[in-house]
Amino acid sequence: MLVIHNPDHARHAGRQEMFRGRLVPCHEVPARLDHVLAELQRRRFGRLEAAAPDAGLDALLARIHAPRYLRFLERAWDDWVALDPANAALDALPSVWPVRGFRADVEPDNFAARLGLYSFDAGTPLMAGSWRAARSGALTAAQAARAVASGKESSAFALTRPPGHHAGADFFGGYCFLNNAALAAQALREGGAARVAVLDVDYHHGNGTQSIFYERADVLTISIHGDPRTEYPFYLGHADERGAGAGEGCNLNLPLPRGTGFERWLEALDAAITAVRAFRADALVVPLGLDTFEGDPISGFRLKSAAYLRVGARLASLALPTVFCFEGGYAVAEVGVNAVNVLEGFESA
Ligand code: 6XA
Ligand code: ZN
Repeated sequence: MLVIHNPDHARHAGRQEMFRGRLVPCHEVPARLDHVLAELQRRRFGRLEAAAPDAGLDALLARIHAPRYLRFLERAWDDWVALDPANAALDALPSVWPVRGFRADVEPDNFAARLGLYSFDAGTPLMAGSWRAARSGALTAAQAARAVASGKESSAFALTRPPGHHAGADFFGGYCFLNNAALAAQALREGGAARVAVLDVDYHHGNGTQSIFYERADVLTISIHGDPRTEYPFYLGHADERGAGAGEGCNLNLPLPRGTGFERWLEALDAAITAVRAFRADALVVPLGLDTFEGDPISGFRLKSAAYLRVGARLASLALPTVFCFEGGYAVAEVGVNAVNVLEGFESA
């Protein structure tokens, strides 16, 4: 399997996130990706390539994200430091948001207000290297998708961070800035796949991906996740969200209670696979979060490491050109084994 890696990922290394009234150390750390790389090398799995500059990236970004959001992200760090030079020593975190009844159409001049306009939580610190890292992560996903769309590769793994599935067309949150999986799906579409399915197996609902494709009939979005009544991101991810307009019927949410074990989770995966078949997808994107692991510090499912081999094998039963994009997973010491287990299970099936 081709593995494309984001060489700039470590430029994004947030220090603290807001959790229940206090700042705590970030869970989404560069070491996560390093553990996956180390495990790939230890098992001699995959052909590793670093993402290379690509003139087509900006056009692809503009198909998924709003121009004013991309402009905001690109300038965010300089604007943050311009607010107060002392900010250079701090990560930028929002603290005010335009909820119902406020205006989102007027972009405030005040940077702190803009930070809130384009985000939905205070858990996603933005720092000097975040834009470079996120952009190069998007490139990683796009290149993995293009290699698969061209027919050169039957599958690829985009080893990217920061993660992407919570990022919407014009907002960041949940450690995500650019939606890598959505960009991969769009790149597959533009590379000739008429119908693309995105099957998100991260513990958290892929709200960004859902919202980006909600009214489109050419991309089926499916997410298996902790029930949003109790689990982050809370405000989206219910079973009755089925898509809208032309995209009616093209979104499937499979929320499961906290504490769910592998057998029940696998039933949801089988339901998702049945839906991908019914959609007659030409290609598959898998936002691959490993925070369904029993030892994950911020999540609540109970999958064991060996289960991930079976997850990979089930996904392979679809026999579709497939792009995996690395998402969550915060049991740092085990995230490499769990990720490579999925890929190995997929390839050996
Ligand atoms: C709240 C938890 C964010 C979860 C991020 C994640 N700060 N998403 O893993 O998939
Ligand atoms: Zn997650």
